[in-house]
Amino acid sequence: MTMRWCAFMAALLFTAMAGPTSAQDRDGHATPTCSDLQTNPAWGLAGNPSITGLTAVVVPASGPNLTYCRVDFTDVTLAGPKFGYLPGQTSKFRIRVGLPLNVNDGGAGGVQGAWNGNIQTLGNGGFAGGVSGVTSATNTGYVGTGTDTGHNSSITNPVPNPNPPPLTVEAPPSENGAVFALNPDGTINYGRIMDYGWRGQHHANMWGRQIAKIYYGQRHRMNYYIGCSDGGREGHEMSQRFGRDFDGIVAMSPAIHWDRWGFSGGWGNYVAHQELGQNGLDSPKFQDVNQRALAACDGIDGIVDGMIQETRRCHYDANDAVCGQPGASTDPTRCLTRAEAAVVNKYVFAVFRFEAVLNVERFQRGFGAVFLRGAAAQSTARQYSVAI
Ligand SMILES: [Ca+2]
Repeated sequence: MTMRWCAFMAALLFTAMAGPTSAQDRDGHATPTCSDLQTNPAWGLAGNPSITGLTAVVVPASGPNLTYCRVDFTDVTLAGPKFGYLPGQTSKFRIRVGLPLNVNDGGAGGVQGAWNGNIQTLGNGGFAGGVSGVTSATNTGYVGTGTDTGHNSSITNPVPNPNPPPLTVEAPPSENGAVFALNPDGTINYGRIMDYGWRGQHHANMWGRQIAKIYYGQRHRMNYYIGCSDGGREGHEMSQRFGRDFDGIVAMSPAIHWDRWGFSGGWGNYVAHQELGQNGLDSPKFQDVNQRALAACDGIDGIVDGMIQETRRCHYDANDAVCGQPGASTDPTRCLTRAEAAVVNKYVFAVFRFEAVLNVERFQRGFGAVFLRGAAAQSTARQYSVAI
């Protein structure tokens, strides 16, 4: 890690040593304007072989957002099989660094310009693939960093699947979802996975600290990370791998135990695909059976509050919702077939059995997510049909 950090610093600072040319800050350090970062190689970004697609522009204030300097580029620092990629591949972290205006650009009220002296690296959600916004940081005086973690969910990039699902359920091949993790021959690209896992956010934070030092002419005071869901997971990664880099980490609702959680997340769709030829239940049917489970078990915990807290004692059977059963819905769009009821029961109970073998995460009765039939479910099912 030290060697990588040194290489990163050397690549960035080599060109910066040529000597700045712009205004000075109040401590006498020469500092650039925002646009200088894009145009003048002396500041270490323009012409740097470690990055492509560099832009640095002052974004005017708009709505609730204050004006700030936005630096965007793609980090291609890592290359080849040494970093888990295919030969010829590089990292492609799209990175955004948002900087409250420095004194050269008219910023005021902070330790240098409008900057409060601190950094916030901002986490992603889901499978990432888009650059996190930074205005939540810049609006409060922080330098903010965002990244797509090394894959672009808007890219259409056909990935042949050696065991493809039927065309009727095939999601458009792209880098959306988890497909970024596959090579064209269906094997795993560990480099892209590590980028998503932790390298993307690590690089974003390194660039944020370094660009702040260049733009303001002084080192940051505090370095923070904040994220939720996948961003919470990334926060744990930052804590475990780079804890000494940070002064504070907010890791909310972390989507951790990804291998177990992810498996169970796709399990319902996988079962439905295998047994019904579709990727879940239609929404009215799932809502009906879910409400029946809730009605049967809500009160077991002693509080009728719309939640099943005592899931261990809930033994609801979805056959209760089969069309024609006493009390079942008479609406054919809401009541279940026997096969659909079996899938619902497998969705809950089979995961429990698998839990003992694969240690997958437990879904609790009454849990209603990721089982609806639709585009998102199809995408999920495809990913796990690949994984399984
Ligand atoms: Ca309850």
